[in-house]
Amino acid sequence: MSTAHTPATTPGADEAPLLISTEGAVRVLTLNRPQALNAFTTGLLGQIRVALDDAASDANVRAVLITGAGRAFCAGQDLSDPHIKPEFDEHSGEVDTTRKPKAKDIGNLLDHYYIPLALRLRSMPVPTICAVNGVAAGAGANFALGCDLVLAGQSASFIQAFSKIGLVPDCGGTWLLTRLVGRARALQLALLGDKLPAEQAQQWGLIARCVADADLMSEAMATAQKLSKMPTRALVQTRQALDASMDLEFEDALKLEARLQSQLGYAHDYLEGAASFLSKRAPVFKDR
Ligand code: LHQ
Repeated sequence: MSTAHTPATTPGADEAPLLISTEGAVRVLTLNRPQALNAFTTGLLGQIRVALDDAASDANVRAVLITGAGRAFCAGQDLSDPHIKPEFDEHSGEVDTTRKPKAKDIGNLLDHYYIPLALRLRSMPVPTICAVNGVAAGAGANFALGCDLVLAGQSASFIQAFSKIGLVPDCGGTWLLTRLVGRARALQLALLGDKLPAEQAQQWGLIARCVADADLMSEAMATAQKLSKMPTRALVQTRQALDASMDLEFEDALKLEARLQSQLGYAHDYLEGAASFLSKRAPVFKDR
């Protein structure tokens, strides 16, 4: 059953830049500024964060699926947003070098919008799935890569567009890229800013799966539904343990696993999982 939700905050100039719906225990967030390839405005960034908070605090939600409306997933930061738009001559397109253009602190925008969003996504108490339906550029690519499972349509692509406009990868890109594809490929993507087609992104291990465009939403929803019926707390602690392991010695990773199993071993879902297996019935998981 699908139920529509009103956006968590009042839309600004854009009409409903974020669509929110629910299918079973899966909360679906759809970036909805197709005329600008779903580029992030501060309004949209704020709405995504509130919607993620809302999903996190709703005990009925057991997975979050994120996608984009139209032909793109997200073109990254909306470069025309007044918060960051540089001053230049609108006729010639030139930066006026005869006077010092007023600088805008892009780091400020990151502090207030991107960092809280990336942290919110990474600490969701339920699994997150991204269905990349077209180009994912700049912060749009790294927002997608911050999800637990990334599926992309065959015509989708990933672009670390930052270097082309004189910036470094943000929204977690420096951390994510090196871990996902290693230093050599991370540098190739980040320095050149070239388009990486979805199929190659899967071959490189940047994303989990590339599927036919026509199958993207059904595959992503099936994956989200499957995860929503699994032991949520164990899934989320698996994400945390895998992330933590990158900075741990082998023995410390073993000890972390033991600590997590200690806690999970007393929880409902382990008892249910083991009991249902032994009594040959389907499990019903509840913990979050
Ligand atoms: C856009 C955008 C866009 C506005 C397409 N903004 N309108 C940066 C700065 C500050 C703070 C924080 O963090 C960041 C992080 C970042 O995300 S930096 C990277 C920002 N993104 C980019 O540099 C990507 C810019 N876009 C592109 O390179 C292309 O649009 C791609 C390769 C994504 C798609 O190319 P096409 O398929 O050829 O589409 P298009 O370029 O024709 O775009 C379609 C429309 O969308 C167009 O508007 P129009 O009115 O002419 O139809 C674009 O202006 C608009 N659009 N990206 N980021």
